[in-house]
Amino acid sequence: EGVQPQEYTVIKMEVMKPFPPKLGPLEGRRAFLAAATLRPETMYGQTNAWVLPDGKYGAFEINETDVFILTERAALNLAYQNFSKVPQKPTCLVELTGYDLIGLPLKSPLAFNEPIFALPMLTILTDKGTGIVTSVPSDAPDDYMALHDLKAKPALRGKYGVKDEWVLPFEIVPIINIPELGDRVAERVCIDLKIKSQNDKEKLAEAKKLTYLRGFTEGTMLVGEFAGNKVNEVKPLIRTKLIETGQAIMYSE
Ligand code: A2H
Repeated sequence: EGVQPQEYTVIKMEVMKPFPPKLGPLEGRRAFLAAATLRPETMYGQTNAWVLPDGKYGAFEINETDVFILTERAALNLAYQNFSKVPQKPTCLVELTGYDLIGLPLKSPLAFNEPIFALPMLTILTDKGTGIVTSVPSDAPDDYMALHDLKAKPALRGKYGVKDEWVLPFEIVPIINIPELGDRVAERVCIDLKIKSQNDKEKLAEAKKLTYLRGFTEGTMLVGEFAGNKVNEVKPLIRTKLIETGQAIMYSE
């Protein structure tokens, strides 16, 4: 982790009802997978959520009605940022693992796809963000490769109990255009750099460098209420709107 605090937007991906038995203790509440992102303007292109299968998560009371599913570490940080029913003290209604979350149908802010599903990603860090990541395979090389792995490898789906219909129907949604790189920049750089899988860490770091800055400085929105505008201009507007409409919160660590 850097010395500077990182400021994330936490996206509230609502778990659709009825809840599975494991989420029984959450009956009567609104439950959300809480995904930390640096790119709120890309939420139109969501195809799924990512969880770490062996990761430890909990369902924490944020207020009278809302429950966030995330790591205990993030729940503690949030409790000190005024997001906890009991001030400065996270209260966990049920302990969960990533396996419990795989396959949950979700309704996520701005996403064209609904529902989208929680799927396994093996490279999620539990000491960063919330341990939940929202997947935008058009613009995030990690997301593109992890989705590609699941689509290409039936055995990988089998290993984690992932049903075909949670993965195969979901195509890349073009949402941002970057000059010379096009509107599926993550796929483009993963192919150019010959990245083989989500575990190809060095090349994925390179791919992220190539796309991240250029998406921000040169990208143009193709969809949504700010279509035609530059990413760096609309990013704060989209973020503010998500927060003001109760679909996201600010979170720093
Ligand atoms: B970003 P930084 Cl479209 N483990 O969101 C692994 N990755 C995590 C994570 C965790 N615990 N928590 C968040 N992330 C991802 C969107 C996105 C992101 C796009 C393009 C690039 C991008 C959709 N996924 O990130 O280390 C989240 O993915 C490239 C850096 O704190 C989050 O933003 O800088 C980003 O990594 C935060 O990474």
